[in-house]
Amino acid sequence: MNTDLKALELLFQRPLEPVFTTRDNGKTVFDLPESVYTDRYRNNTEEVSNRFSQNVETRIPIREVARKPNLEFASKLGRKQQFSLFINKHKEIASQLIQLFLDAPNLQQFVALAAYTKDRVNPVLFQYSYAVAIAHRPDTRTVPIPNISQVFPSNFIEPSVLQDARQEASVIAKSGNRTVLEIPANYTASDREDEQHLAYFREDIGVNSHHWHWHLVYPASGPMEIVNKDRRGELFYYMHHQLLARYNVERFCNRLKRTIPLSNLREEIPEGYFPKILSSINNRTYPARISKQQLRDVARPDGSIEISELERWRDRILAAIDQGYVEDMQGNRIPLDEVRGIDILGNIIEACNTLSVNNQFYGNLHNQGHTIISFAHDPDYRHLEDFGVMGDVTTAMRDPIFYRWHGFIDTIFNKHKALLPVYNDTQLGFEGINVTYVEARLGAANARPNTLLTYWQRSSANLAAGLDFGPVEDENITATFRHLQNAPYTYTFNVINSGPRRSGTCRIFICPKTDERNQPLRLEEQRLLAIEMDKFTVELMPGENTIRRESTDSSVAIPFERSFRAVGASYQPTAADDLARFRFCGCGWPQHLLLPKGKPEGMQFDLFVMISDYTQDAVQQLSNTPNDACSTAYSFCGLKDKLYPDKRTMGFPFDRRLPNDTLNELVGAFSNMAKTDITIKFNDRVIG
Ligand code: CUO
Repeated sequence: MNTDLKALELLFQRPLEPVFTTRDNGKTVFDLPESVYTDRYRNNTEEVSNRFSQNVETRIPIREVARKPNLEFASKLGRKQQFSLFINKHKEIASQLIQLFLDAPNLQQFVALAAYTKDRVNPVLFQYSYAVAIAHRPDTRTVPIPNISQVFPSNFIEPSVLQDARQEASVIAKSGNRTVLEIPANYTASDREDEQHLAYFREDIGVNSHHWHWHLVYPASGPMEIVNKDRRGELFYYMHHQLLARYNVERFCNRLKRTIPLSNLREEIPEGYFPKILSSINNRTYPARISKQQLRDVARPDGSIEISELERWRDRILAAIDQGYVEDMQGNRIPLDEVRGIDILGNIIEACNTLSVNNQFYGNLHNQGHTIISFAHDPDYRHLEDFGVMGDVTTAMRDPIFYRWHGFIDTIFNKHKALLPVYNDTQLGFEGINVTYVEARLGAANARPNTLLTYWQRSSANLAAGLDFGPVEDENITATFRHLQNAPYTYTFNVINSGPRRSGTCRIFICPKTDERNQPLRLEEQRLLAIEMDKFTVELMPGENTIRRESTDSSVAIPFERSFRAVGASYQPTAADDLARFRFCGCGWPQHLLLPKGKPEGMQFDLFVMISDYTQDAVQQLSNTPNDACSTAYSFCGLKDKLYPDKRTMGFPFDRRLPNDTLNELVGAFSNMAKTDITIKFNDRVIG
């Protein structure tokens, strides 16, 4: 393997250790030019390099960096300070660092620059900017970006487990003899707290690493060439809208009502959250938010933000939606139309400053909301506390307030969508296509159709790569944890095509039928809670067609191994395709949460299928590079270096109002749609 690529991969390991320590289970060390050593070690370079050279098998030479970068800009963020993508100052620093990495003229210089920079900037800032650069440089396409839960495990798991992991690894040498460590479930609160019923969802490792990865692939600031992705504002809306729909449906499964959008920032927040997890870089716990906390203006060394600013931006955005246009910096009116409106709003609201049409006027609503909430416990820095979990994309989804804040953001987008014309027959129909039968069935031969199963499963993750200063010889330090799982199933549809051979896009959703009190939901409510399950192109022959699709092929989810893939050379696939999967590929909803939990006695849903006219869906890709091997979660994550592969607005047909009052009437009115009742049964046992 090319040693430069290998070096890039190894720079992800042990993020807090100096660059001269061994990597790859003690097998590899970098041969560094003297200039790489920071002042702390400069006088002892020989000693430290000898010390870490014993027993190594491979030495990777690193070149001198051609032009030493001036890293002054990054020194505004201390090495032990928490890094947040929601704080403007931090975003700007990251953006400059990414630019520096992208500007390295070739692979060798990129390696030299990364090695030089690593110990001179904040480690989380480094890992983030470095990962963004690796994901976007054309010459680093094959370098795997490890899952964030393995680089910084403490952000994801109960801290005493990490302590045990270090102890176990240093006391018991052979991995085979070690106790398997168990990450407890439900460790953040007792069942006196209603919100705790959703902990399995909020604190899931796959959920949080997906969210981190999504923001890595779609950064809100940075060089234009990486920020300006096709329909990124719309995808910001849609991916988070789907997170909300899934969360709310999951709440119904647990007999809780929908989350209440946080539309009033001056009301106290009833939900407290005590994260327990440790910050990776300074070993402090993430600060908690007590129950009934009131939000206050933030005035800290890193920047100030007033609640009234957020309210002003909110009101301007809502006014623009009511008027149907936004105004750019020059005062030009840009219509919020059916096609581009949502994308324009997404970039304004998030706020993606690089792409917002007028960030001076519409501000920085979503990001600053995260910031104000994340500093609720210490808004003026009098207690020298860092931000809570809401300040960080790796941890934000753990906190119930995330869903209340994003619930509010989602209501703004939904207001815009509700003002657009109702979908008409031409948009919804597909002449001559009749879906006559739909079912979903578990794999077993005698399985009853339309009854699906969820249960608990225990799986393991390898924590070795993120255990800085732990023992070096072994890459197997495993912890197990419990998560929801669903039994794989198959969709089968019968479709009669009374026209010529043609293509269609098959769109599968499930919608809850009732709320937490078993009250039936109206179609207008169902459409906002519709969960996208899958989307794929089908060839329709004249006459009858039978279409089968496995639940594991879903266009929103990625398989378990990718959510929790291990880091280290021996885990690397060798086939080019599989290798390519490793990078961009961590983005995607975890397959084990594809289905909502359901209920022990069974919970009913509508399984909805629509086949739309492919000639209205198809996107002419600008480049003819083959599809990336990891395009399976494209509904949530798009395709790397390509246009979003579905021309319809995201969420179609449920993103806009529909011409009927009930789902039954809708499928009755359009032959290219069908639905069936399905039951999701939850088995409250740990299986496997
Ligand atoms: Cu993903 Cu608010 O955008 O966390």
